[in-house]
Amino acid sequence: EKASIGVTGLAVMGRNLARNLARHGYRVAVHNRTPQRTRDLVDRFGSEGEFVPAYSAEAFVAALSRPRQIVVMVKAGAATDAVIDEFAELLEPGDVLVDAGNAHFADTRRREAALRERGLHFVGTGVSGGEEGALHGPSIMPGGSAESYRTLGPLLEDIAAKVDGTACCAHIGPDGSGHFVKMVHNGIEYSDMQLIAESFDLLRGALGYEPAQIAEVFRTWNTGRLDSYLIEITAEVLAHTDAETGRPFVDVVADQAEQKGTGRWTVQTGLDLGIPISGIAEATFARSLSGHAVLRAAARDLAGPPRTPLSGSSAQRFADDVEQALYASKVVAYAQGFGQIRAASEEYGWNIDLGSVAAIWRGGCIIRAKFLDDIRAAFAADPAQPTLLTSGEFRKALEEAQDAWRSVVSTAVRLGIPTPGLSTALAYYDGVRAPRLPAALVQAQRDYFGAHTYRRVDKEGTFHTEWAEPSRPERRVDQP
Ligand code: NBP
Repeated sequence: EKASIGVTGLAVMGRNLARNLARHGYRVAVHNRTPQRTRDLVDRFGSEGEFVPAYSAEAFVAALSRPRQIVVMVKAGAATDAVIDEFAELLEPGDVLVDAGNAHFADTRRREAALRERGLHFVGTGVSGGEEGALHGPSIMPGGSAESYRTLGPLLEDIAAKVDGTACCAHIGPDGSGHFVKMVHNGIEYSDMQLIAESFDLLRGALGYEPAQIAEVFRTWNTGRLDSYLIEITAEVLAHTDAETGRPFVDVVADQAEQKGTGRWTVQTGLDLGIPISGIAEATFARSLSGHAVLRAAARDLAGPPRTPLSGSSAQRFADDVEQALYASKVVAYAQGFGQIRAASEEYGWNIDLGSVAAIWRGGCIIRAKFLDDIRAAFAADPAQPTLLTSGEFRKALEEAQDAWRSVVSTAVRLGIPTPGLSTALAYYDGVRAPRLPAALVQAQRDYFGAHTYRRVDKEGTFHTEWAEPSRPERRVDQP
């Protein structure tokens, strides 16, 4: 009997996906460049389901029923290209090659186009949830052709996380759309993590709370509208004591955040599309700032304000104010991320359903949260709305939060506690709602030094002022 699907690349992610498939009753062919990993999987987990170990690419392909469906779970980049090249030679028209690694969507577009020429379906698929998610139910974001989803979809939906009985997996759209959405998911994850970290820093810096106390605050928040996986694990981390030193664990971890690149990709793509994803950008830059040891050592003795903790009624209110600032900033970060997905969908003709993206992020993935159901509902009610910020419940929450949000950001500024995420989110909120922006002055400056022209508020046309002439005459330049 042939296997209904195959997984190649059996490091932690691939192995767990293969086990998840087998546990759901699928006969799974398994293959890895280094055969030991394949042997190891079958030895340790063979009893969980039906595995068909294959020790060569040819044997692997021969073990699969048609159309063949192969999930590639190897290191992104050159390794993925090598594996694709190898299998493209062995597969036949109609077969489906799934890249479930963290590929850049532009690579996925290139690979999809090349394989389509050969009659193969290439499905770039985002998978989130880490190794636990891969085993117990990840959030899955498959791109590629609608035709490939007809055979592959039911299987992926089976192994995905479920929320209210609905699978956290849906066809995103053609070619690189799945990997694009996964990339933005990770960008939002950066932003969410940064905002939570800043909230921790504020509670500590402004109130003098210990990490264990802050863990309690977060646990309370986690019972309300901030209910999310990231708040939950943050509370766990903050409550943890280092066994060796007896100190709060968070205090013995080096304060240099690393990154594997998806945040950077999101920011680069945001710049290319011209979409202001400032929350994700600040979160990415905050990680890179933390890593600049030489810079930080040199700047360490720069003057700052005294850090006198808050007292009295403002101290009593502060934790609640931070909750509001965090929530409002989170709404901004998600609004920006969804704006970026919409822009890409228009640019590449992907026709992405934003409500469906929010729905499949409700479970399985790192940013899973109660909040995402509200986003799903907002897009379901009005798919064309220009921004989440103005949609019913979010508008109300932001308007209610804005006083607390401003107060938290001013406290941070006054005490010298860096809050790039919370501050940029508030600046975005004030920027988009401003009736007039100083962009008018920027346009005038551009016209002055570069004759870049401008439009006027009171009449049609494009104009240029002759700044070098004493009388500064204005000319309309868009007509012969
Ligand atoms: P790694 O990213 O560490 O990749 C290891 C796998 O790639 C091994 O199976 C290895 O085979 C294979 N491989 C390499 Br490296 N070069 C190869 C080549 N030239 N030809 C064939 N195979 C090659 O594994 P991972 O952490 O399981 O992640 C897999 C993918 O999933 C990555 O793209 C990752 O970004 C993505 N992802 C990871 C997570 C996570 O939480 N870890 C979450 C979401 C997505 P070998 O055994 O022969 O060396």
